[in-house]
This record gives sequence, C-alpha cells and structure tokens, in this order.
Amino acid sequence: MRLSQQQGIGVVVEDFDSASDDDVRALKQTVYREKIVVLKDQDLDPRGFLALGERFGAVEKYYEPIYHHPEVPEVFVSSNVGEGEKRIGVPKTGKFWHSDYQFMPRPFDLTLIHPQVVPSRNRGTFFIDLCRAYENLGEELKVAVEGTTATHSVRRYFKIRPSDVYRPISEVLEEVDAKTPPVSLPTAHTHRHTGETILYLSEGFTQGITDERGRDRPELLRELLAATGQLDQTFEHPAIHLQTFDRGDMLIWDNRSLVHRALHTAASEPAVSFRVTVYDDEIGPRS
Ligand code: 7UC
Ligand code: FE
Repeated sequence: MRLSQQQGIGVVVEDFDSASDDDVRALKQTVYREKIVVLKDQDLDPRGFLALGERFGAVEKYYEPIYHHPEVPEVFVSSNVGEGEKRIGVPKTGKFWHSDYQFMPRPFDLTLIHPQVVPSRNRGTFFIDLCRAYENLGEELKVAVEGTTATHSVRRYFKIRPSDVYRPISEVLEEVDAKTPPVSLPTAHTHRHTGETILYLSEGFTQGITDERGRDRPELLRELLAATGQLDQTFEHPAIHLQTFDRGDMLIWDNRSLVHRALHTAASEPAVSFRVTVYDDEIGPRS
C-alpha cells in the first residue's frame, strides 16, 4: 500500500490489496486519520463493490428502494442517465451539505463511492471537516455550543418517488415524518473511532438547535453553519475541499467527521456513481 498526501484533506492510496487483512486494517486507520482516501485502480462490478464494502464492516442498504441497484440492492445508485422504465437510481442526489443518514438514529461510519460515468467538467464532491471546524471555533462559540442539542431531518430533501405522483403532498410529508422522525444528538460530540470532537451539523439536514432549557436557537445554528463554511455560496471558504476523481477511483470517507455536497454538472453531461455505506463497530487503536 502506497500513500500520498493530497492538497487540503485526504490521501491517495495505490497498491491496496483487499484480500489482505493487514491492508484492510491499515486502510481503515488511514480513513479515520486522513478522513478521505482515494483508492486507485479499482473498477469493480456491483457485486465486487459490495464485497469490498463488507471488508470494512456491516453494509447497510438504503431505506428507500428507488435508489437500489436492480441486481445488488446494497448498492445505491446516483444517476442522471436514462428515462422512465430504463432509469436506474436517482438523479441529483446530495446536492446540499449533509452527512449520509444524518437524519437516522445511526448515521453511517463510512461511505464508499465508485464513480461509473465521470463527466468531463465540473466533477467532484465538496467536503468540510467538522472536527477541524470545532477546533477552529472561537472560544465564545465553543462555550455557546456546550449543552446544546441539534435536531436532524430528511424532510427538506426527501425526494418525491414516481409512486407519489397524484398523492396529496400532506400525505407524503406525514409518511416522511412517521417513517423518519427527526433525530437529536448533542451538537458537539465525540467521534467513537478517533476521540475527536465533531461539530455535527449540516445545512441540508439540521433543522434546529436547542439549548439545555429546550429553547430554539436559530441564530446560533446560522452562526455555526457560517463558521464551518456551509453558507458560502461561492465555495471559496478555506475549509471547503473539492475532491475530484477519475474512472477507476474509489472514494472512501469518514462520514461522521465530514459533511459533503455533490457538485453536479450544470450542462447535463451524463454522470453515474455507485455507493456503498458501512457501519463499523470495530474500535481499533485510536490514531
Ligand atoms: O436523494 C438524495 O439526495 C438522498 C439523500 C436524501 N439521502 C442520502 C443519505 O444517505 O442520507
Ligand atoms: Fe451523500
């Protein structure tokens, strides 16, 4: 396994052997230390991709079937290709700051993305490190965050399914609220694998912050989102890292430390990517 540091966040990894337990362990430690790994020379079919994911922990299937790969439902498909019956997956996924399954009782530990059709321009994913964001908060904001709770929901970004056509919007929203009720976590909490403090909030999924007396603190949420860089419409905030990729790459990231946001090509060039998400219950030596 050969590592080379990237500009900003993450490392590029070459000569990784997924059959080697040592390599798998080393790679996992690298993901938690560096947050993003770009694994070169993969080219896996959906089954091979699932098998790779299973090397890192328990693969979790997405709760909404419209995203599933028809042959391997554990593979989540993001695609702007194909119409009607021929379509697989869902277009324009994740075009907002978020962490995967942030609105669920347990967000994923690791996300793996394997791009299939790579656009020639405007490709990549933006990332912000929320552990670094916590460290960089001023003393005053750190104190303000203490004892507060953040509430997360998919409500604003739940995608209407083909089967929802002609349903009353109120009924769809009731279903969303019943199936995925909002979840709450301490705004700043400890990363179970690294021991770092994460300022766990996102512009897309975090609907509010309350203080220890249960009072809503919308101005604090805004201030924190701005401090992390998530309100910067120009994407020039120094905390924002643009991760690009080529065909054959596999992106693996620490989904608890990072928020991300898809950069979808404006000129509708075809783009397809596969995703596998993992729960990692193996608590290794803290790196
Ligand atoms: O279509 C999408 O943007 C999917 C999003 C609502 N959830 C992705 C996830 O893993 O949380
Ligand atoms: Fe995502």
